[in-house]
Amino acid sequence: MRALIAAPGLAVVLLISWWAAWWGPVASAAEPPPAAPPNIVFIYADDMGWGDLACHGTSWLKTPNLDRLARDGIDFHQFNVLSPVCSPSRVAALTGQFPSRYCIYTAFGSPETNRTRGMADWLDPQAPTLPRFLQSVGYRTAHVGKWHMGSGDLPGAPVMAAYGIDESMVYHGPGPRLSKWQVTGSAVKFIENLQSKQPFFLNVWIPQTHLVLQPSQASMDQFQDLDPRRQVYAATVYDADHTVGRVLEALRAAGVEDNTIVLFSSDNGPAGVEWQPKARPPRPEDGTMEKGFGKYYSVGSTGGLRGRKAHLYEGGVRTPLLVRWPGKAPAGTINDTTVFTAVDLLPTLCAAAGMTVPAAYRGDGENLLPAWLGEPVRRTTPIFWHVQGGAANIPSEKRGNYAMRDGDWKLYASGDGSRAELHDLATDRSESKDVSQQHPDIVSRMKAAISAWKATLPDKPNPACVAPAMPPPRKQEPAQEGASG
Ligand SMILES: [Ca+2]
Repeated sequence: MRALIAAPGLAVVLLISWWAAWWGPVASAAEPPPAAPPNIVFIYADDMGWGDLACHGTSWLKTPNLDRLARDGIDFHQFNVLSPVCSPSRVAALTGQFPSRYCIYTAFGSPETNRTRGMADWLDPQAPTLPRFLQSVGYRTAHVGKWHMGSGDLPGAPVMAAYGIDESMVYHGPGPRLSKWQVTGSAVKFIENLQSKQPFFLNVWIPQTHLVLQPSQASMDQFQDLDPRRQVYAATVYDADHTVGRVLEALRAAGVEDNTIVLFSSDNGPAGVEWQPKARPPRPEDGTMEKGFGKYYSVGSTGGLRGRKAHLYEGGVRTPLLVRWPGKAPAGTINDTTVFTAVDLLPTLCAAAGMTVPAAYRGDGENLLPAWLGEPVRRTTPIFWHVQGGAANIPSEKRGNYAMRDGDWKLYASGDGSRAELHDLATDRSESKDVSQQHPDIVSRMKAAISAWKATLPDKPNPACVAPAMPPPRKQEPAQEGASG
């Protein structure tokens, strides 16, 4: 300022320069400068329940960073994923399509197991994907953390680039690997190393709340007053929350916080002991920090919803969705009316990025961007779920094979059509009362809609997504980490 006062002539020049730069040539004065496309960070937890956020009312859990994210953005209370287990849920989020369109019905297992379930061995690389769409309009795309959209390094399995991902560090997936302990650090490093103005899309798919639970000692110390099961789970959730805080802090430190959409969700509801026949109280040798804590400690909260992981009831498929978008998404908002689903993420994020999805794309979701901008929105199309195979110890009549949500009605139907169960989620959030007998017309209409939807699905996987038969292994391989989805 002193220099300008000492040199008024220079000040005039600078003022004119500033004026010209601000307003530009007269001919373009009516055209505002195009806004920079927002960066997108999608933090996706593994088996974290709707009620595992302290801000959702679970008093024995602490999630200060997620609570802050909710305060800084919109907390959608009616978000659904499209499967109660890992692989198909993630496929829906990535493609914006129901996972049964790719014959992905439950968590990927070995090729032999996939055959018994009528499944592919990996997500078809010809499938449309959110990162590929964003890549086409100039985004740099990256995936850090769990993938699990295939059965591993099988002959013919695609590489990450085939799905439109420029850079990756994953477990349960192809390409450069990391351990689950390295996920957060790898994501933070990606953000710290940002050097250009190129917009980026970053998946940070975090592991903590999937078995085996391995909380830090520091977090265990935070919850000494809880009973051992809750202590382990609360410490695990607290660790997951801490990683969210590290990612948010990295965005702030990198100076990109204000133009970055941050999403947080979970791929399915919390695991539970009731469907785990081997769950038992721990023996003295269990539960060390190194070995981790097993099924007995799966006491995550659905927040009062019925069912848990692997169930099509809301406790299995309703998970948190927090959306922070500074200056766009109204901070501190709870949206408990918009039914948002994982297949809506692709069209909504594409719209947020200012792009139009390709005309040939046939998604199952809706562009619900207005809901992120704080406007009341109701989806216009029903939601369908389909599971088969996996979690074999859950009777299908308990889990359901098909489900459909239309407005506030949710119908569960067995594959052969012999059983139907109807709930009104507007008046019965916990799905405590089957009202199918009172509403046979609605049951009939929704069963017909499920049948019509089933007719649009392939009956066998694309042969290009099935690994060639291999000789049987000489000995049993140990199960992959987190392979249950
Ligand atoms: Ca999962």
